[in-house]
Order: sequence, then C-alpha cells, then structure tokens
Amino acid sequence: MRRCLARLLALGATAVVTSAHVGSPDTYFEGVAGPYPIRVIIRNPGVVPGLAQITVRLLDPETVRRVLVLPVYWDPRTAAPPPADVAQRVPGDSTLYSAALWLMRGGSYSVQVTLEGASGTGTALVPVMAVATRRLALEKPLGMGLLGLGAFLFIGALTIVRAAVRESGLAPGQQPDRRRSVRAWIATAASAVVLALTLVGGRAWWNTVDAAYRSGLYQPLHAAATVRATAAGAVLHCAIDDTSWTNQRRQWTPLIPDHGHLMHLFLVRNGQLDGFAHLHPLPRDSTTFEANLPPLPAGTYRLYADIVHESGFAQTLVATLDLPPPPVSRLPPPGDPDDAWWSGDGRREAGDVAGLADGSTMTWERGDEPLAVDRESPLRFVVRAADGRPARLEPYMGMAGHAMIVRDDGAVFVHLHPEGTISVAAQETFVLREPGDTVRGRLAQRLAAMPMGSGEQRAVRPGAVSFPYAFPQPGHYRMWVQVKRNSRILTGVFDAEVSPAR
Ligand SMILES: [Cu+2]
Repeated sequence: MRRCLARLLALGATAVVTSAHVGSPDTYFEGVAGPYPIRVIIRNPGVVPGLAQITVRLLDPETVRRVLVLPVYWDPRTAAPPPADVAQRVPGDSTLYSAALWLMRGGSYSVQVTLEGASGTGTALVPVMAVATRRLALEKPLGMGLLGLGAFLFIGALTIVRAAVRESGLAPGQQPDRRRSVRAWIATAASAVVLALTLVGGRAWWNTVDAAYRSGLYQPLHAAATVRATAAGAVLHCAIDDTSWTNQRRQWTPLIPDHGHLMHLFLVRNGQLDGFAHLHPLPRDSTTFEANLPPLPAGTYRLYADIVHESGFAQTLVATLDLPPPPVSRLPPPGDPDDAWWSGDGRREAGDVAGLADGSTMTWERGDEPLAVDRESPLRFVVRAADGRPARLEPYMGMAGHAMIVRDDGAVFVHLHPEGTISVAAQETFVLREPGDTVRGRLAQRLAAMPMGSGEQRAVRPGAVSFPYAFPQPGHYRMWVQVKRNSRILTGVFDAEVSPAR
C-alpha cells in the first residue's frame, strides 16, 4: 500500500515537471533544411537512455531522395556521434518520414535533419532536451512471468546441485547410499542459502540503481518571486535559489540571451486566467532578476520563467506569487520596451475573433476538426486592421509572433513561435558551437558579442502567424497570441477546449 502510494506521488510529481515548457515534453519545429521547408516532431521518451520518435514532414512536394537524422550531444568532449540514421517513409503518406533516435545521456542534443534531393542537400538543427521525467512501471503480467521464470531457475539450480552430489559419481543403475543422500541434502541446503543471499544482494543493488535514477529525475531549477514597493512603483524580484545553481561549483553552464533577453517571465493569474504579463527582468547578479511590475489585478499568480543555458539546455522555472492590488492613480512604471500585459474581465474568450488594443482584430482560423490530444492543431491567426484588410505586422523580438498556452490548472505551459517549441537561442548555440568550446562561458561570450538580433530577421507574412503544435493533455486552455504592429505589442486571447485522444 505504502509503495503504491509512493508510486502515485512520484507519478503526480513527474507529470508536471518536464523540460523547457511545463507538461509539454514533445518538440515541434518548423523551418527549412536548406531549400526544403519541413516540420519536425520529436516525441520525448521520458526516460534516459531512451528512444525518441522523430517524424519529418516535407511541406513542399519536392523530390527528396533521402532523409537522414542524427542526434548530437552538446558537449564536444564526448565521443564523436555515430553515422546518421536513414528515416523511413511512412506508408501511405509520401511527404512523411519517421525514425527512432537513441538519446543516451541527459542534457541537450541537436538533432541534425538532413534532406537530400533534386535541389541539393540541406540540414536543419533541432534542439532537443533529453531528460528523465518518469519511471517506467513494471506491468503485472510481465512481473508475474518473470517471477515464475525466476522460481523455475532457483528450483532448477537446487535440483542440479542435489543430483550432482547424490548421483553423479555412481554407475548406471546403482542406488546412492545413506551417506551420499545426507551429503546431497546438506549441499542443497547450503546452495539454497547462497542463492537466497544472492537474491537479497541483487534486490539491494537494484533498489540502489532505482533510487539513483529517481534522484536524477529532471526538476527545473528552483525559483522564488517576491514583490517590493518602491517610490517608482512595484518591483518584481525573481531569484534562482536552487543550491545546484547558487553553489560555487556549478553543474550548470551559464545563461545566454534568447531573443535578446536572459529571462522571459510570464505571469498568469490563478483560476480565472484573467491577468497575464510577459516581462523581461534584468539580471542584478547571476541569481536574481528584477522587473518593474505592470498594473495587474491583485491575486495569486503562477510564474513561468524561460531561460536558456550555454549548453543549449532550455528550461522553464516555476514559482507562485501573491500580488497586492496595484496603486491607484499612478502610471505604470517604465519597464522593458518588449514587456506586455493583458487583463480580462473574468469571462471566457470563447470566440474566434479577439479585439486588439489598437482597434484591429485577430482571428483564429480553427479549421473544422475539433482539438484533440496529440493531433496537430491549426494554430493560425490572421490580424486585420480596423478596415478589414490584413494588417502589416512587424517582428516582435525578432519573431513573427509569440503564443503562450496555459492549461487552466497550470499543469501545462508552453511558449511557442512560428518556429515551434524550440528555443532559438539553443539552436544558435548549436550552429555556433566549435570543437574547442570546452571552457564554460566561451560560447556565451561569442554569442553576447554578436550584434543583437543579428540572426536572420524572421520573415513576417502580411497579417498572419501560425504555430506548429499539438496539445499534450486534454482540458481547458487559454492562449495569448502576441504580435507587433506600428511599434505596439498587441495581445489576442483565445480559449480552447481539448478532448482526449481518440
Ligand atoms: Cu516568444
């Protein structure tokens, strides 16, 4: 009973912690491999070592001869990667390829997806975090079967010992005497004791292995948030107070900026989900970050802080915060120009059309199929000016758009771009990584020296943004979709009901 309870607790705890994003372990990527536009989905095995499933969809019906996939571990000190695997075409679908990838160590990988075809060869790098988030359960029939086989071996071994001592020295047909019989019984009893001790030792060894695995299950770094009132307004203080981060001998590589900011902090009001902010706190030192707090309704907020390490490891830290009512009649303190916030009036945003702050509208083109778990969802949004024409959008932090998705109980949080769930900074680290980058901080310095946003300014199609994604769990979700128009950040809010997988 106790063990059962412990297992349930472990499941409950691991269901909510998964890498980079919360409760959404799979990786979605949309981009180009040289001349070929592709969409890649990598299903995280949840165990390390583990087998990840990768699918590559060709978005242009080009003639592609071969699709190769290869996971490369971030640390150049590890052994050279093996040759790439050839992805197999999925029967019945000429544009879909699939393969399985072994992720042998915990940490970040770049999965190289190479396409060979009529227009030449092209490669895309898709960052993937390999983290253990669960223990595989031993199924009862398998356990019973193994127990039966074990008992058979145990009794078989004793039978062999008994027969060897009692009868092996006798001529055929001869009966063993009493002395032989006694010796045989003694030998059998002694073997039983030795075998039983071996079993006890084996059990202790296995429990140690299991405990080590459990203590290695991924947890994001611990963070805590507080609010401080100052003359200029309320200041949000976020500290990474995890001992594995604050210790001098850090196991973690330093943080690097992702689209220009070391931390992207999202606040979501508990319950009604009617308060939301997307802030960019500035580092005070290597563990504390501060941001001016916009005027949000009072209440309990969940905080999700996205950070990226130099190793390409992206993670989302989680904390909660009680916000006091904002001071009346005071202008919001000046924050980062990329900061944006929204507050609703507690009702559901069930429609397909959201009004934006500048009079334009954002329409979710939901498509005909209902949303279901693991079904690729059309998250496509069209922004129209007040006169109904498609609005001209500008890049917001280098991206055509940002979408933040939260399940109402907070168990799922994901931050999406048209490129998918990947962290662009993690992808950049893999592009810029050189074999000599074995000193911590060297790659981060090179990244920091690059002019900000020098990565290609991602093309913004007139008036539309889309995000590749499939919902990981059923439930009620809210989405905040942010775009920029006329230098103003606009937030569209939508609700989504996701049914269980068929
Ligand atoms: Cu973003």
